[in-house]
Amino acid sequence: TTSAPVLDLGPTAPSFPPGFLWGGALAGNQCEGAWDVGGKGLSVADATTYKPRLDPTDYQGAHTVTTADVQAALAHEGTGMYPKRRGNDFYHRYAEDLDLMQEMGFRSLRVSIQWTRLFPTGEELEPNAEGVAFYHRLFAAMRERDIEPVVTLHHYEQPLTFSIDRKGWHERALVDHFLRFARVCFEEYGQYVTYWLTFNEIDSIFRHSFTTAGIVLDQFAGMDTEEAVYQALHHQFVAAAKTATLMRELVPGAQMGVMLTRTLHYAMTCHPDDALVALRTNRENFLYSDVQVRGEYPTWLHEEWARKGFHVDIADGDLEAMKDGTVDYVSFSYYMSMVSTRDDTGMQKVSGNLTSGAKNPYLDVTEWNWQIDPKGLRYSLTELYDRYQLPLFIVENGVGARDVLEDGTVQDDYRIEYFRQHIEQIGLAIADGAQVLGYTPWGCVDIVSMSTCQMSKRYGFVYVDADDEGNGTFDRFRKKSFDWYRRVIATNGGDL
Ligand code: BGP
Repeated sequence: TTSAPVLDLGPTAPSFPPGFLWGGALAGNQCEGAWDVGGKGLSVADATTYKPRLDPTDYQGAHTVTTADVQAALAHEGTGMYPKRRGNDFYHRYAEDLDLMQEMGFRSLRVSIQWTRLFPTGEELEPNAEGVAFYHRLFAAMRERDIEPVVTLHHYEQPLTFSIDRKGWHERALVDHFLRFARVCFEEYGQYVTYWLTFNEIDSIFRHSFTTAGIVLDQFAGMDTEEAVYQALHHQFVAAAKTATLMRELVPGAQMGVMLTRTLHYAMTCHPDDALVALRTNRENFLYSDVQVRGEYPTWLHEEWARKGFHVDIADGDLEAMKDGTVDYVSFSYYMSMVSTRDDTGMQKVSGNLTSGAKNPYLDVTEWNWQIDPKGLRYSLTELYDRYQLPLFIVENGVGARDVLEDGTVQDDYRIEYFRQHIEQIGLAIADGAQVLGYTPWGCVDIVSMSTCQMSKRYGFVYVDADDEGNGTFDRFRKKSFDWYRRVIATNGGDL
């Protein structure tokens, strides 16, 4: 008798196309520092302090802040903010960092343009010339080193003032303020930049409503917070779509992407109810890329709004604008996989804590309890490509760790192993048909952690001598993974 055919999981050898955009990723608010230099205004990121999560189902996640916190930030007081504001001093050291990236052979670098460098309060009609000049220097320096910019327009960096006299993105006016900012970016930097992204991890609006949308909880007393956040999200969807349309008018040939946190969830068990819960959890995550790829809300969301009695103001022309401003590629961050949990009422909402699901007994975790799952990256690439049939771009991946500098370097074999396994799975997904534009590991030079506001949660191939209080020389040191990644790029993924 012939044995049953073994499930063929596809290719067994990873492959990468010529011109694959190997690189790294940064965000202005987490690396530049110089938070009050060059005319820059305070952004919500400058007012973000880490608050231990009290309730894992709390919609607002680690970055719940009150109006009092915001007032303290405006007064430049408060503790725990300074590491965030200091970054790794990229504002002054970007040329040195680009030299290190060129040494590794980077073909791309993802950065963000801080809205408050160009428009300190967001309401100015003309941009701040010093801010405009900084990003000209940065993008020109990248082009001189043949490093392709991948630019995020909003990486938690909207003006803090919108959280004082306005209700953040709950206010419709922010759509036009954002479009004025985007227009200046396209007009000034379209000469350097082909790959654009609008909102970083737009799905995190429920997890980090303050940093993602400037929502301050106590401004919505008496309102349903979830309904208010959906209204803010609608405004961001409209802004993202109109920005894509504007880009096509101003920068022919440029590409606009959506940026999603891929929060891959496995079912708790093979029980059909658990399978349905995982389906729902993953479908909620795909909402954000579905809307920007397809240009419309899925029926299930309208049904959910109706069931919950939510009213979201959709202005005349919004749905047409969303349909017109769809994206050219799908970018996403991937750090871990999770397990959907089901309480007796159905599904526990995975809100703030990316690890608020159940533990996966088959996976190791990082020091910050993020579940390490390289095959989950292959799973996500295959699933996303099957879903959208658009080019994909992995714009964040990596492992935060308490690296120790010894004899001028860091023996980060754990990071090499993490990347080796994830890069192999990327190559297998590509060999299996997924079209992937590039791979930009997060925090390629050590920067401040978004969720913990710490420097000590390090991701880089390059160590930065700065501690959680922002003390140190800020000098750079190549870690062991620096030369390993240089060889990976030099062999286009051949030598892992
Ligand atoms: C993503 C953010 C990045 C970065 C990354 C690592 O959610 O897009 O800004 O912060 O997470 O997370 P953390 O910095 O919290 O370790």
